[in-house]
Order: sequence, then structure tokens, then C-alpha cells
Amino acid sequence: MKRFLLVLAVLAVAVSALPAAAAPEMVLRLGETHVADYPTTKGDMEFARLVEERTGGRIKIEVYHSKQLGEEKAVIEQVQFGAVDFTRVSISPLAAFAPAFDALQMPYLYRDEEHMWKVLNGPIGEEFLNSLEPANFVGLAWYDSGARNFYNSKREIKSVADLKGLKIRVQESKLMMGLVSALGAVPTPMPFGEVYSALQTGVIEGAENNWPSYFSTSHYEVAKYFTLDGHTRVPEILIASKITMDRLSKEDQEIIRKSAKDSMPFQIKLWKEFEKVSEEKVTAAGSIITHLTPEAVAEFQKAMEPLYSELKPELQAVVRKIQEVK
Ligand code: BDP
Repeated sequence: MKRFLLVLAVLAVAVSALPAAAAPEMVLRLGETHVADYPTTKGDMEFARLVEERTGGRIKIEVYHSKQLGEEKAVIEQVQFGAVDFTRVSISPLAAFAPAFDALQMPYLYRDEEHMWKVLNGPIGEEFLNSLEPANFVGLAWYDSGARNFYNSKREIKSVADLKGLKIRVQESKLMMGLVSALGAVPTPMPFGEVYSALQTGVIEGAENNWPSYFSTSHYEVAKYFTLDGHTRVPEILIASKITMDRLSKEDQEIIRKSAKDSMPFQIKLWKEFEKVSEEKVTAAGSIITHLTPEAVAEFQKAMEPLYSELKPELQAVVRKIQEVK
């Protein structure tokens, strides 16, 4: 016993002699709706890692994934009044706080993925990131989210007519409600986390999303008809609370901005890989994947034209600028 106590005493002295690990001066919180191994969450974690490394451990960003801080819209509100420091969200719900963002997510707006990245990484994207300050946010970076497609539990969608009357969940976004109505379906706005059980119980018959979200939420288990109509590309955005940013020195603000941008290639690479994995997994699990004919795509595009003419003139001008990016 004596010997044991002696060992303990020696250990205690040894431990107290070790240099204490520097405690962070500031711990900040980031809200994320997706699970831990989803590409956007891993992008958030890379952002946090870079900030910690570049501030020598002074600033630590804790990533609360799996909507631990709440559903997307509620977290955006908390970021707006500074209760949460950062969040990564889809620009669809963000547009309720900054309506100009609708111009960036119009249906069939981008010719392809390359076009979208040219816009986001160019002056238009930069202007959008900087436009959020009046709403009390600071736009930091864009993440990939692929293209969104319809899926449902009832039938294969091969044409616009097949969507008629289907109850389709949409994000909490006016534009997305209009989009689904324009196709003759019935839009039902609902938080992301409620979609699985709503599909299962038949409250809704379908939803729309990219391959990774369709797979990672297990929606494919309860809605097996997936149509590759690619109606929108809705970028993901990393935002900070302006209240948090204003508390930081100019140097730390710069580290945060740069770390967010530097985490983009990492997220985009993981996204590409996970898109493929998701497609393979849902196909193997028995999802029925429908490819649209060029005529059917043209029909989808035609049905959505009114959304363009209903857009405010100043947003129509932004849309034209986006279309002109070559
Ligand atoms: C996913 C986005 C997520 C959205 C979700 C949704 O990554 O941020 O909230 O769609 O449909 O693709 O609500």
C-alpha cells in the first residue's frame, strides 16, 4: 500500500511538471444539419482544424453536427443574433433572410457544374458572400451540393404530368414552393429532419434532394423512385455571425475567412466521392433510377419559366449576369 501511494505521489509530481496544454482563449460553435461523416460536416471540421492550427490553438471551433443545435432555419436565426457563431446551410433557407440568394438557385440556371463554380468563385460569388452583412451574417465560403432531383414513394416520374398532385416536401423556401407548384405537384415545406417519418407515414409522397442526402438520410428506404431531372443546383454556404466576427481582431477575422475558403477543395473532393458511393448504395438497395429524355427535360424547363418572369427585376438582372458567365 505504502509503495502504491509512493508511486502515486511520484506520478502526481511528474504530471504537474508537464507544460499545461494551452487552453483555447475562445471556443466558438458551428451548427451543421448533416451527420458526422457527411462531406459538408467534414468540410466544417477541416475549417475548424485550420482555424485552430493558424491561431496556435487560441480559437477553437466546435462542430455540432446532426442538427444538435436545431434544424437549419432555427440555427440561421441563432447565428443572426449571435447565439451560434457559425453554420453551414443550404442557400434555400438562407434566402428567407437574404432574398437576393434566390437568384443563385433558380431552376436550370447553370449550364453545368463548371458554370456554377465559375460564378461562385468569381466576382458574383464574392459579391453574394459580402452581401450578407446587413442581415447580420458574414458569408465565408461555398461548398458543393450537386444537383437536386425528385424522388417519391408512388411511381416513376418520366414527365411533368407524372408529378401531378404528388405531395412533395420542400425546404422552407418560397422559391422551392413555387417550383413544385409550377410542376403541378403540391409543395409541403418541412424541416429536413422530419422528412423520413413524413414519407414513411404518407404525410408526404415525395421530396427532392441530391444523391448524398437521399442516401445518408435513408429516404431511399421509404421513397424508391428517384428521377434524375436535376432541377436545381443549390450551393451550400458557410456563414458566420457578424456579432462574433466583430468581436475578433482583424487578423483573426482574416484567418477565419481564409480557413473557410481553404476548406473548400477538401469538401468538394469528398463530395465527388460520396456522390458516387451514394448512387451505388441506393441502386444496390433497390431504388428505381429514372433518366429523363431530352424532350422531358425541355418540358421541365418550360414549366419553370414563370419562376423567371415572376422574379423581381433586380434579381432578373443578376440572373442575366450569371447566364453571361462563360
Ligand atoms: C441538403 C442540404 C441541407 C438541406 C437539405 C434539405 O445539404 O443543408 O437542409 O438538403 O433539403 O442537400 O433541407
